[in-house]
Amino acid sequence: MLTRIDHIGIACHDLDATAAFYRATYGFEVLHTEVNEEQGVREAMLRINGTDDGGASYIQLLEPVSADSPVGKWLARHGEGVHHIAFGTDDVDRDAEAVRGKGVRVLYDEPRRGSMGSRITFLHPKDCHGVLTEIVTAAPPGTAGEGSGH
Ligand code: V0V
Ligand code: CO
Repeated sequence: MLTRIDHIGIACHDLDATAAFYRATYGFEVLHTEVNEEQGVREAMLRINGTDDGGASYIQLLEPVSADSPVGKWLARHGEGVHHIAFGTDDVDRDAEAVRGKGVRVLYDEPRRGSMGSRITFLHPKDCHGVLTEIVTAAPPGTAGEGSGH
């Protein structure tokens, strides 16, 4: 079951400058940064609030590592802005299959590695009224994932 907004992904040209804006303007601090080569991004997670399913909601800042990555292509076409939304669940495998069964294209056969040791998959934006939609299961508490990778 999808139980929270896990994050909003925001495409930006300069991760450090954008993180500085979020800190100066709202007081949001970067909890975690990492490079995800497979996804073609350097990303930062800004924790906004805890949620009643035991998880949390974040802003995810995304800087492309190459022009031909998904975020690089998006930036060239649209400029900076909201790139995707991510719903959190305790079982991404089950929920991705359920969505697939409703005729929505799920981009990966198996979930892949996301931020902080999470497991992620994406739904095609053309099947979701123009919104690139991610489904994510956070790493279990106490594992290497959360908060590491600074
Ligand atoms: C592309 N399109 C989008 C979109 N990206 N629409 C809404 N939101 C987006 N973010 C539209 C685009 O405007 C085109 O529509 C059409 O899809 C094809 O676009 P394209 O530029 O030719 O791109 P494709 O087809 O090569 O790739 C699009 C997909 C790609 C969605 C398949 O971006 C992808 O695989 N995304 C999933 C991976 C990802 O985004 N990783 C970065 C975040 P028109 O103009 O033809 O109508 S990594 C992350 O979130 C992590 C690590 C995490 O959360 O932990
Ligand atoms: Co994301």
